[in-house]
Amino acid sequence: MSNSRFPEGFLWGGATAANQLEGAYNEGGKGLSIFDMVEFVPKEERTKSVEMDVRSETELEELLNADEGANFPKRRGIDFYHRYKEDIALFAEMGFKTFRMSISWPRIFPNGDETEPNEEGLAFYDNVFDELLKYGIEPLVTLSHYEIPLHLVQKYNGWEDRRVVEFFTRYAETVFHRYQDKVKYWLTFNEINISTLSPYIGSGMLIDRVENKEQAIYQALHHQFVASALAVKACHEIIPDAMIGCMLARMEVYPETCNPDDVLAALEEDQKNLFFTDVQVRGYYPSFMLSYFEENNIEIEMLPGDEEILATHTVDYLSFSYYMSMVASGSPDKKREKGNFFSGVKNPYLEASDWGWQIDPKGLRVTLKKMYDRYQVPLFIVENGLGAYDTVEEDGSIIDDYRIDYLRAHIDQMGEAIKEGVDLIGYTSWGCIDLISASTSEMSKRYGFIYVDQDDYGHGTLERKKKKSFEWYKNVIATNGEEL
Ligand code: BGP
Repeated sequence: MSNSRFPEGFLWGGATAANQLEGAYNEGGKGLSIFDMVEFVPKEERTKSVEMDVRSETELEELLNADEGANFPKRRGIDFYHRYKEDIALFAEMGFKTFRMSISWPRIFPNGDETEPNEEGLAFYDNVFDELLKYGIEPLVTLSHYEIPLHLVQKYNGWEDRRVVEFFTRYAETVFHRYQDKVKYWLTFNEINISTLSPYIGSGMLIDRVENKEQAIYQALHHQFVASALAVKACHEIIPDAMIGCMLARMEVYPETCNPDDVLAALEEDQKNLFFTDVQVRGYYPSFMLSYFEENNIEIEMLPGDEEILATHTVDYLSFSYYMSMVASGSPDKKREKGNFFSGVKNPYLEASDWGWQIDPKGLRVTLKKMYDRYQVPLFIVENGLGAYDTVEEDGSIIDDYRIDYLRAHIDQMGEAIKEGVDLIGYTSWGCIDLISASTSEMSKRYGFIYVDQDDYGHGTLERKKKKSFEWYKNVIATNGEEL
């Protein structure tokens, strides 16, 4: 009998997203997506905090007219579009039970507001799902991983416009009908809490087009909440044996000290994120958010029936990404360290990755316990991993012990949380095959068990190579997490 702390049928696997993986931005009838407009800018030349954040109409115009020079974003991805068979065979060799991927909305509806889907796009995902199922790998599919057709940004300013709810619902229903026999695990929006930090990536909005930024952000978000709930409804109707969840960028927030001011600051920082799951799992806006809206004169326009939609169509499970934890301080002038999206005070007890993300395996256990206590629904870790520079040795090997150490420590804490009563159903480590970084557009920030020969400028053979972590993870899966 197995001594594993992980339940039988635990969904081990890896995670990706269309815009960071597929490439082929203009093939198969695909329309442009917001991420096709995100440039790679070398570190030394960066002037903005988050490069993925296209903010203005002018910036967008410039990017649309830019030539396909070294920094041009349209080559994003690692050509999974043409190499998916080879890649899936490698996932199968590692013993994946599940593979998280996203459907690119503009592959299915190139403009977003048309009524007929693009058959070539639909057929592509049929082929990918068939290939996965051939090896017994369950697809876990995100409907929108930082993606919305660019046309919807240009014409409607993205999610700010209520009509986008209808376009999204049509897209969701189309893919549910088409893949009802193939896909049983779904997610609505990736890291929905990024919307307040990056309105462009999170909600497809150009912020210079709106008068009141905060008002627009929360209005767009309300539309996304309603769209997500309607997708849950449609999924339940069309694929009754499927599970559909929400997805949060999750990190624990610690108080800097036991000074009650720090404790309160940490709690409030955390509420900013928990708000999203409160709406999607509990089905209503929490009172702390309603009073925040009132204090800041934010008035969310809701249609009759919206509240009922949110309350009735809550998610079946809660998924999240976890990379790091944060520290909050009650003193406003305290120096904040820069992460990519989130910033906070430095934690002297933790080491950070080369990108300043504070590595904290125990924080994952804390988060699992807290989220399960609060929501009492199954949890799924759909992203976790270490972004690192890898070196290819002369003999072609890649010895990524640092990655193994990171993953081992996190998986061990997951096991402890399960032992302590948390209902965790799966784990997909981020970027199981090297892909383009979301926040920096770098290729050299690598997460994979599989190395891809490509540099930050898109040069390379795209050849795939197994890293040392490949065999390690294969054994973790084979022993259901018993041997780490
Ligand atoms: C999450 C995103 C992913 C992913 C990951 C790692 O925020 O959902 O798309 O890329 O973080 O981040 P990065 O690529 O910036 O290292």
